[in-house]
Order: sequence, then structure tokens, then C-alpha cells
Amino acid sequence: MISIKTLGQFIIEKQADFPYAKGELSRLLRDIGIAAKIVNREVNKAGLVDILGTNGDSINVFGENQKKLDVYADEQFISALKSGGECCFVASEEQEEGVVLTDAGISKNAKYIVCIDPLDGSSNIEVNVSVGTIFSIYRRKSAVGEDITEDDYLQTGLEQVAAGYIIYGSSTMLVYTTGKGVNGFTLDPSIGEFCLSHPNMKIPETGKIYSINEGNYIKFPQGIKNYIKYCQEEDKETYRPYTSRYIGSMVADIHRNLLMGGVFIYPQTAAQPNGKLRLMYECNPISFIIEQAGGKASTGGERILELKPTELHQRVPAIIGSTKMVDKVLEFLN
Ligand code: P6P
Repeated sequence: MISIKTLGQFIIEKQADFPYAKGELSRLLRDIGIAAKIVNREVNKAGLVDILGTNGDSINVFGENQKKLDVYADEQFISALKSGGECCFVASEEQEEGVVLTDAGISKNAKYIVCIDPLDGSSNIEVNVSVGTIFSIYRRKSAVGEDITEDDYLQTGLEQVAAGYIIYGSSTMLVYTTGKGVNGFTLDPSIGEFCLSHPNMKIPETGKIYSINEGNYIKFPQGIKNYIKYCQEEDKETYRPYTSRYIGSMVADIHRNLLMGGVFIYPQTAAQPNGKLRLMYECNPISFIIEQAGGKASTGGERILELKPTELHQRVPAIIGSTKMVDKVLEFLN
């Protein structure tokens, strides 16, 4: 008889890892899990109901047409965090400014900050390709009752209390870390619970998959061009040529590389000197997870988790994955 361990049971069990924990982080993770199940329900039937297409003429902070599911996912996560009462401030890709929740009464004593990309890769929804949610959790610096300041939500990735992603794919999984390893849970729709399916996830120290949008090849720094050529050379000893796999949905590319080994690269270009991916709710949480799984995450110049953020929606170049593959990319860059 296989024993099922639900996300809720696991969170409570692991609460013992934090001697001073009073359950707030456990409840916060539970709230995120609830919103994930609601978003999953809509993502899974996106083709069936009028929830595709853009949300009227509303655009997000980057001038991109917000798809209805982007807006829906944003609303669901913020609503779950507000009603859960453990989060005092949410920074979302879909919101130009952060959302203060302490005015919502029950959250006035909340001590956690959440940075979230509610539905990353949403342009893939209409073609039925996996999309994801990425979240990062910090402890507020200011005292309960004080106003939320930039110091609360512009913290380095090293200060994350927890981070995770949900991948809405052939199955829906929630993968998260609290700094004591990485664990993956698969949603069992028949009981509506995320069940532990991938305990203590570790990324292979090397691999044979490189993930990069080679359509941008001519704009890449020379070191990245040289690395791509390196991946394509014949060399039995290092299992080259590698396989190129790029979905265009960060959570899906990262999840595959976490399981099989590989390196995901979104470098800077002349047009995008800081790359495309956002630090606070894409690269920091993913880097925390990958480092906790034994991998590496660099901008090409420095460790992503050590970056001191200056803006909520700032972008950073990203080289994330199996340690030996990231090191090889850094060799070509430096
Ligand atoms: P490109 C999706 O829009 C996203 O933010 C990530 O999920 C993904 O890795 C990247 O952008 C894809 O960008 O420029 O290759 O289409």
C-alpha cells in the first residue's frame, strides 16, 4: 500500500525544521497551494471557455497585452494571500506597484512578503503548452504595524524564506524549497490534493540538454555564441552534440532540466542589456530552488542570489542549471 503524503501533511511535518515557527509560513504555503488548484482548474479548461485572448485593452507593466488567464491567476493568488492573512505585501508581474494587504484587516500582523509571477509563459496557453506560476517568500524587515518599505520587498535572493513554482503541464506539480532541500508534489485531481511525488529533488551535476532561444543567436555575446557551437560539436567523451530543448516557458524548461540535467540560458543582448527575465519573481525563486537541488545560477558575472535588487521589475541575464554546465558557460564568457 503506497502511503500518500499530501502537501498539507508535509508542510506541517516539516514545520519542525523551524523551531520558532508558529505556523504562519505553513499557512502561507497552504494558501498558495489552494490558489494553485483554482488556477489549475481554469488553465486546464482554457480551451473550452472564453478565458483566452486578451483582457479587453488592459496591458501589464511591460506594455504586453494581458491575457485573461494572466489577470485571473493574479486575482486568485492575491485573493488567497489576502484571505489567508499571513502575507502583508504582494509584488506581482501583473501589477505595476506592489499590493499592500495589511489594510485588509486580518493581514495587519502578517510578516511575509510574496513576489509572484502568477502565470509565466502565458503566451503558450493558446497552443496548449505548459505554463507556470513562480513565487518567492521573504520575511518583512519592517516591524508589524509599520508601513511596508522598499527594504521589505527589495531583498537579495539569499534572504528568501521559501520559493517554488507550479507547472501546469501533462500533470500539475508544485515544487518548493524552504532552504532545506527541494520537494515536488503532483496534483491528484481525484482527491484535489498535491501529493508528494518527488522527494528531495536533486539536479544532475551535468547533462546533455541546453535551453536557449537560438533565434536571438546573432544578438548574443560572443561567449554565448561560442558555447552554442561547443554544444553542437562531436565529442563522445562529453556526450556532445548536446540536445537543444527550448519550450519558451521558463518553468517548463527549468523543470525538465531539474529532472534530467541541463542548462537554461537567457543572456543579455544589445537590445536587452539585462536580458528578459525578471529578478524578483522569476530568477531569484528559480535560482533558490536550483541551488537547493545542487545546481548553480549565475548572471554570467555574479551569483543571482547575491544581487541587491534596485527595482521591483528589474531584469537579469540568467544561466541556470547543472553546476558543471553552468561552469562551462562561464568559462566561455570569462
Ligand atoms: P523568448 C515567457 O514569456 C518568459 O517570460 C519565460 O517563461 C520564457 O523562458 C521566456 O519568456 C521566453 O522568452 O524571448 O525566448 O520567447
